[in-house]
Amino acid sequence: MSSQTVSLDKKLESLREQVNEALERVIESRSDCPQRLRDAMAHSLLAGGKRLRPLLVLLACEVCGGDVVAAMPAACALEMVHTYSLIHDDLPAMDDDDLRRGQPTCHVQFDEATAILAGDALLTLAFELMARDVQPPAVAAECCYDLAAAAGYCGMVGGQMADLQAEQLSVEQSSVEQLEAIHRRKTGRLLISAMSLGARIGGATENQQNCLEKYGQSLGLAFQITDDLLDVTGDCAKMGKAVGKDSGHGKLTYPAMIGETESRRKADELIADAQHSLQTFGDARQHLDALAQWVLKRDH
Ligand code: GRG
Repeated sequence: MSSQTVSLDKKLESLREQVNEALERVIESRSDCPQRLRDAMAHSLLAGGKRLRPLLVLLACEVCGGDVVAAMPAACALEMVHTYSLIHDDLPAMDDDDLRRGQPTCHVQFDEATAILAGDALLTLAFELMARDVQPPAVAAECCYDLAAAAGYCGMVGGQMADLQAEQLSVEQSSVEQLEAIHRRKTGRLLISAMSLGARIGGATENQQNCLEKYGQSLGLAFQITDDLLDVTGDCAKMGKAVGKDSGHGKLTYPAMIGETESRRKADELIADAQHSLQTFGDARQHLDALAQWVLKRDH
């Protein structure tokens, strides 16, 4: 194992712990929340997960010279929005999954109505937290706007709608451009938002902000391609969720559209693009650089 890998692992582990502790504190502090709702929120939010999005917020802030502590409320907010999307995506009306993050999904552990409300509560709590705790207030307002746009109808929710509609189409009736357009919204916009939240809080210049968003865009698409590949080749125990579902349901995926080899080549190319976008940061870019490599090689 290279010294760069060891240093990245340590860095990410330490940041991941800080994120987990911060998320626990947020949930614990909501003593006025109905107990069952709080349990359901905690069940999904504190179940683990790679914490990729909050790590990106923190590293983007740091690479601009900012302090990770200042970026923690935004990092937690983004993880809450992501977790809400997973809870709702797992519902019977959507993907109907029983396993998530190695545990029963929220509606299986509790019930459907509670899972819907836990998702709603996490989504709204995210904005409450960011509006109150990101400083100064003008940056908090920019961050709220940024995340709302990324998560909403023209971002993640719109991408999910397009994905549901595309389920009616066969692979022959669709194009790679169409698939890419879905994923740019469904998965990509939230990863770009991770970079721009961190950049805003870290006081990025316009050029730095653009470079980080470009990194997020390439990384987001590469992440989706590796997600599609792991659905074909991944291990359910490592992934903590069902595998083989997308291919089994004839869903539009990169391996189905362009094959596994070409999918891997495209992911390689996108990660190289992402790393190229970081050049302006000099040596400070090493953690984001290594995180991009991790996305390519990940097994969960
Ligand atoms: C229901 C509004 C709504 C949106 C759902 C993001 C999404 C849209 C659905 C998730 C389904 C999915 C498998 C998307 C592909 C990529 C993805 C977001 C995977 C899950 O994210 P990870 O791998 O999960 O970062 P962890 O658990 O590690 O946080």
